[in-house]
Amino acid sequence: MTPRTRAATLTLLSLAALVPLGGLGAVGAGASTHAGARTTTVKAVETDFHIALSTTSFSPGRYTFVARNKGQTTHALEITGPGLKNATTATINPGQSATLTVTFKKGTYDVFCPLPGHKALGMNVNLVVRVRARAPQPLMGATTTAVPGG
Ligand SMILES: [Cu+2]
Repeated sequence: MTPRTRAATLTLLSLAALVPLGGLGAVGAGASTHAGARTTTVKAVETDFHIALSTTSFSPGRYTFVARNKGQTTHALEITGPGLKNATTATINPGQSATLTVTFKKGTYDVFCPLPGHKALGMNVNLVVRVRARAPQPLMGATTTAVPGG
């Protein structure tokens, strides 16, 4: 990587950092031309024995889960689903946090605590990743008048 391309990459990263994360659900509403280049942060608050996610609406893309243990015992966060393998944090002590970055595809994922028994006690969230409807984009060079019958 030449210094020049490196600088360009850094500039892009800086721009990405300036995009406000604000209102979950509003993410992706605007100029999200490169869905894969954007990482959405999701808070996962773990208690004894529950996992609360800061968002429940997911579309394909990259997500960083910030797992925070607000319980009295140790926990961890693991995610299974299409394309994921060994996506898990280390054990998280009470009061500590850990992050886990994953790439979601369309499909169903399971977010849970892998410590023995915790999943069965309720530390389990199923989430569905859906492809969001986009505004229709005209084909290159297509003209509406060429379509018979409208
Ligand atoms: Cu746990």
